[in-house]
Amino acid sequence: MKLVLILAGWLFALTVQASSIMQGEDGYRLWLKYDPIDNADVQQAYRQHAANWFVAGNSATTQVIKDELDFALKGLLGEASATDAESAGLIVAAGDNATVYRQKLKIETADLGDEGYLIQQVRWQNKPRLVVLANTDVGALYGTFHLLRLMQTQQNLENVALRSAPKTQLRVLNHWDNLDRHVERGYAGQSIWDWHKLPDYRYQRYFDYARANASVGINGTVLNNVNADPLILTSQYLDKVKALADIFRPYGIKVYLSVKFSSPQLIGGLKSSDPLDKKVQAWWKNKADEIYQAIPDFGGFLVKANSEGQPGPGDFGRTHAQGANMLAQALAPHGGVVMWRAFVYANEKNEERSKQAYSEFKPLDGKFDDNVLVQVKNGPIDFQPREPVNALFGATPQTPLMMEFQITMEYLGFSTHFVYLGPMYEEVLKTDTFAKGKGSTVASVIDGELYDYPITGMAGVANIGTDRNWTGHIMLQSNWYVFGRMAWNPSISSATVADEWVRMTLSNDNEVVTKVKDMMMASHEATVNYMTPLGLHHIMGAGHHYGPAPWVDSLGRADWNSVYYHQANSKGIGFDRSPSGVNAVEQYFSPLKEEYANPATTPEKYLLWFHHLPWEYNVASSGRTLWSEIVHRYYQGANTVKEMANTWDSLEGKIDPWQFHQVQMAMTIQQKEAIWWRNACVLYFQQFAELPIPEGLEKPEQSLEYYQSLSFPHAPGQG
Ligand code: GCV
Repeated sequence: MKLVLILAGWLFALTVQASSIMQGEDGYRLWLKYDPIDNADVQQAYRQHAANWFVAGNSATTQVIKDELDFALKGLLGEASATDAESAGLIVAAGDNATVYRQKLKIETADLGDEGYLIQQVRWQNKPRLVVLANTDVGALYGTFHLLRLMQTQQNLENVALRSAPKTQLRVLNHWDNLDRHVERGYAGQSIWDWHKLPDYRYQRYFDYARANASVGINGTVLNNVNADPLILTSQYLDKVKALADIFRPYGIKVYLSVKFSSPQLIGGLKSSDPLDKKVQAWWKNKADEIYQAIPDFGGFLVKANSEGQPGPGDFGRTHAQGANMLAQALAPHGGVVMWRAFVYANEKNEERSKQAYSEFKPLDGKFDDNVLVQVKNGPIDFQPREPVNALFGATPQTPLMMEFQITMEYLGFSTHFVYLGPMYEEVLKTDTFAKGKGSTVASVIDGELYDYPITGMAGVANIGTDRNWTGHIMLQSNWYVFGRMAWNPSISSATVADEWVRMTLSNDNEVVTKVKDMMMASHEATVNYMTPLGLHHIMGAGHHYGPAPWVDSLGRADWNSVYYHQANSKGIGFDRSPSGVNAVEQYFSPLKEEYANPATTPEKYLLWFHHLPWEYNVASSGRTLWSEIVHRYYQGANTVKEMANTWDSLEGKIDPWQFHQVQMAMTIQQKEAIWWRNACVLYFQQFAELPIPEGLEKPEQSLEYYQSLSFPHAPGQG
């Protein structure tokens, strides 16, 4: 028997990795692979349109378009070349270069704004042509990438006529990258910014990063961690920042910096950083002038102030608005903006953590300068696997709120768990805040529709690093991708985005598309179930946030401990944020506040977020007791991961072997860790419930003491 097992193991190892040399797709090319179109008819049809192409103009951006088309069309079609406007089947033109087409074809582009485009099949000089028209070269670049996406996903281009313009203005990645290249909450290697070698050494990766961002409409990047190093504002580092800004400019990407509020003291030699001190104001003004001298299109500042030990205006008895406005006034003459974070909470406030952002910022509505946005995390605590939306959304008619999503997987299993975040982003964006009655969705707040915000934006905390595949896990590239697509259009469906991403990144084969898309769409719910079902939250390992640790109870602040969040005891479990508890529900608009106040009307996914309920509470959707439902969800989550892994295995041979193998290895880890989460949490909560694991469910193989004894001092990404 033992011999059979050894042989089987050996054979398994052989099939998984048949050779010591693995050739194939390592993931570097992301979704911009441009492999030959594998359907001869489709390829032939595209050749007629795009084998000869013409891009009007000679700007740095039109050069980028030409390079991309040359590379992409040769890849997709086998042969393709640039030609003149008369002979071209595909014409890309913007601004004045597009006037002739606009006029003769009677096409209006005014509504496309500075970044929009149209793609249309037209007759021009008696020949059918495909045109990509825009008002600016950057708009034409976005249109070009859209056209390439249509081709990569093998869409029918006959009679195509589409127009697209972004619904938000600032679509920015936030890199939590330190100057020593450590990435806070980064799980894909080091920072891609090699500060030591900048400004002279310009990696190809910088250009490919810009291409990838532009392909999904991302138009800004905050290069450094919000826990900012003041050195970033020294001339030594600004030279390096300028080098990156110069690389990104042709791709429509502006550079922003996170700044430390106490920089005037730390690097400016001043005695204070008080925003009302004239010397401090002058220091920031001079600093802004210096930056714009080098980088005329610099985007602005991102600020984490008076939060988790960071300095801020509160240190001088000033408000967030006073702090933000001082910076805004330094940037305003140059057209820059301030993105001021609302992620603030402090023990001393004596107010429950989830309520603090609202309490602090709601009274400041209308007090910020015109070039300030308040950047709000999607949930009121901190990027948990699932949270209700932050009550601030909709609550500030006079202050533009900007969404902050996390793309990196701090609380979602780092870079070994396959979790497509599209459904989570969609759930948040579609949530109705009822701020101005029914239909006041978070998306309509963010895109400015609800209150006519003069500036709008969405930020995503990047999951990018030096790993060859950029994100540590090929499937997690989809989260960078979906962030960009949803920032462009907060109403797009996550399923649509998943479909196009799979086709571009993995395969156009129907079986692959259907199966992988299904896995993606199920993945977030599965992870919520095996980590924090029914509204549980913040029960992960202390500090690094890796793995389950609902038992954490000894950290310096109450609201850093798991036990504070789940409140499990012999009577029940959950955080009472209803009127009988801390009354966080009062911050929401009606009817949400009434709905969330009552367990019977609270969506089950938020049940234990808002309520402390007895173990025998009846969960309506299943009829099970709360204890039984919690346990079932943990098991269901782990089972879904197992099913996902089986589905993935069934695709062997249909996906590039190296892509296949990479994901398969990660799924092995995810399966183990889902069971680890399940077992540790069920055993831990069982101590309080004093009830058995329901019949038919396998028993955890280890004891609670075993799970509690595990420690991970070197887990990656720590702050
Ligand atoms: C950059 C959480 C993370 C911190 C992060 C912070 C923030 O607390 O654990 O690493 O700091 O959020 O968003 O500022």
